[in-house]
Amino acid sequence: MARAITELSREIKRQIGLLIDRRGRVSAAVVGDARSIFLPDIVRRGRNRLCGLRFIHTHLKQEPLDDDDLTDLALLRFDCVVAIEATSDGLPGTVHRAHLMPANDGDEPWTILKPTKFHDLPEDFMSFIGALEDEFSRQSFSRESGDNMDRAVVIHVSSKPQTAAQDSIEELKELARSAGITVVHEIAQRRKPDPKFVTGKGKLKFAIIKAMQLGAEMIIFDLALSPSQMKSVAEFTDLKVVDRTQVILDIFSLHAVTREGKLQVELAQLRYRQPFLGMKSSAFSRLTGGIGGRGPGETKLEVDRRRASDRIARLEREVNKLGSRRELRRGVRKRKGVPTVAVVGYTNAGKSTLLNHLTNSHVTAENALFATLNPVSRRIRFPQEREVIITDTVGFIRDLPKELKAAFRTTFEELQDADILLHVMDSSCPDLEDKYEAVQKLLRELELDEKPTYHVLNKQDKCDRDTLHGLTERFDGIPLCALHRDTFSDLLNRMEADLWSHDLTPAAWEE
Ligand SMILES: Nc1nc2c(ncn2[C@@H]2O[C@H](COP(=O)(O)OP(=O)(O)OP(=O)(O)O)[C@@H](O)[C@H]2O)c(=O)[nH]1
Ligand SMILES: [Mg+2]
Repeated sequence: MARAITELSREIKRQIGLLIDRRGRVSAAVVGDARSIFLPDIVRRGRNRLCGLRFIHTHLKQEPLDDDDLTDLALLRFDCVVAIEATSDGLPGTVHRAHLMPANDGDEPWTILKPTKFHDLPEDFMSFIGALEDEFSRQSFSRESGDNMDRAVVIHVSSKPQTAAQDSIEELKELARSAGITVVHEIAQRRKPDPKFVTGKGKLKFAIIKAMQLGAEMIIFDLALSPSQMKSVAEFTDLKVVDRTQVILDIFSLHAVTREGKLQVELAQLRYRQPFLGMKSSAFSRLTGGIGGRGPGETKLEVDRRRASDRIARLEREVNKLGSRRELRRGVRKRKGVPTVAVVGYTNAGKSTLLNHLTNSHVTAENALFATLNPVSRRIRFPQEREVIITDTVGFIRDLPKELKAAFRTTFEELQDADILLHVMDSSCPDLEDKYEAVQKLLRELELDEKPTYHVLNKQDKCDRDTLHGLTERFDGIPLCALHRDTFSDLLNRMEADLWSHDLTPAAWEE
């Protein structure tokens, strides 16, 4: 058969390829051009196992397996890929072979064997493939007994400068961690995102191969993908395709505990998924399944488009109802003349920790992004029977997904009534300025940028003295450590002075 294809290849000046199953039967034949061969979508892409087919094709020049041969090997999970050189008289010449290797952390997932003369090829393919399969199954066994976090390869595509790109990747890794995902590899490409595949196609292939090699089951894009990008990429690979918005939605759904929070998250998820519901695609079920099929309402989400719109409308009504109920409660407080202070700031800045230590309470505070979703109010008592209501709320993040912004509208509205905002910043954070800007931007959108605002420079214990001094000047800031009450006196004095001796309208504040 080798001789038949080398002869024919020479004659028509095109590469010829055969896909052969383990019983030696030809399951497909493909004709390429003089230098390459394109495999149509006839092979199901596998993920862990080998696909059970060898890909054997001719090369018209004397050359080894090229990049395309090797990416096909990795993406289609062939048993092995073989190139037979067709000599000038049409006979089978040197043979090049490569096969996959079980995941290791090295650079390439394949092994290229030494070129052999056609007649020196070993004959017992079955024992070779049996041994390889054994190695693969041993490996997947050891992986299963290891951690059970989801693994992901991250792709960042933007024309941002390198440090900004790196900050963004670091943040995505933190987000992933908060969603229970381990990032095993990251890829950055500096370019304008491609309208179809986001990255270049070559980079995407590379990412997929990397993911398979490192046992990752998903690719996370560090940006919000359009539905059509999502579809193109998902049709290109069997890996789960996730974007930044989905990761954030997933964290919200893991952290939603109150009824209101759960409704808001479900609303955001439905809004996010709505554009996909009209798409017919084999990738569809994976796209709409969420990251791990976790969180509230996963089954409820499997509804068709019309029912989705109905449900969105209903959720909106319920969220609004809960919002107005809280508004009533706030109204009562207001009439009693109790001033309120709202804590805002980037996620993980230490807002909840500050609230806890200011008020001796125990709301959730942890080193995870979006630990807090819904407002929590507590009292601080000052001398002379004075008291303040202090409210902690959901953290901000740059490019907060629009679906969440909409779903959390009533939560943000709570901030409107505050007499003072405490903008908590993590002074030890290297990209503090960017995060400050992101918070400011959101405050402007919420028309809160005119409110009297204190800039709390938290985590002073992790910040060196000169930097802290600079920041204090720059922001007219109040440095403290939210973990230690004895660092709060500046903040408390300022609050007391402002709340009971000033008229807190913005104009008066200026003076
Ligand atoms: N070293 C140090 N760590 C702090 C300080 N304040 C908070 N932390 C830690 O920072 C992490 C985040 O604190 P949280 O209070 O949950 O932050 P948050 O702003 O409420 O975060 P989200 O609700 O997720 O938006 C926790 O691990 C805290 O222990 C501080 O002053 N110094
Ligand atoms: Mg919090």
